[in-house]
Amino acid sequence: MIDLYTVPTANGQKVQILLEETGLDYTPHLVDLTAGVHRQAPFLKMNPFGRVPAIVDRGAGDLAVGETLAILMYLAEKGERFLPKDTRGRSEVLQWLSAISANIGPLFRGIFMFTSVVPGKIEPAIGYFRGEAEKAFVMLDRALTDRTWLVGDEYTIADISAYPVAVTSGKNLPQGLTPYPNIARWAERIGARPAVQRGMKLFT
Ligand SMILES: N[C@@H](CCC(=O)N[C@@H](CS)C(=O)NCC(=O)O)C(=O)O
Repeated sequence: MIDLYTVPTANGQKVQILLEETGLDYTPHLVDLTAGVHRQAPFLKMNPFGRVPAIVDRGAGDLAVGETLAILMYLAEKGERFLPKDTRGRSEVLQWLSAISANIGPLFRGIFMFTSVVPGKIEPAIGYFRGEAEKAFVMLDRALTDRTWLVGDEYTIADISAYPVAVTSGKNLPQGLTPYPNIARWAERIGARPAVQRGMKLFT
């Protein structure tokens, strides 16, 4: 059994979807960010940077895994699904996971921080992060031209990682997905999957 510590944000939703897709046995726990649970010692044992989501695999000697990218890799390997076996496919999936976690995701954190956390509404900072996020969506939209999935001919953890960023984080862009028809079509296809629907609705 796997304990999942999550919040229903894009990062949490990625892991929630993958757990539903793989059918691995798991128990979800909602982390109370407002109470600072993620900054306390028990949580820091799972992720020393105090970031959600995290998992503990009870069947693997209480193995804790933090950081979304690492969790997606762990669960895809454990479930033996959604990660290509060939070198090229695997490398392409890893490239997408890195781009989404290290490049695109933090742009939306920037938007959130400067619209909702940092006092004073610093408009140039908000404009910068929105502009960079829009540029990233243009690139994602281009990558999805004439493609069903991000990598090869199969639905992988690259798609699972990008989907909540598109549909949840994307709501923070002034025009949502309207300027990105390829992302919108691809997101509709993913959103029709029952496991995705179950993963997305957890704790909402
Ligand atoms: N690098 C981390 C980032 C995760 C992250 O930013 N989590 C947010 C929720 S989506 C969080 O823990 N926020 C609380 C905080 O930063 O204090 C990952 O990829 O898992």
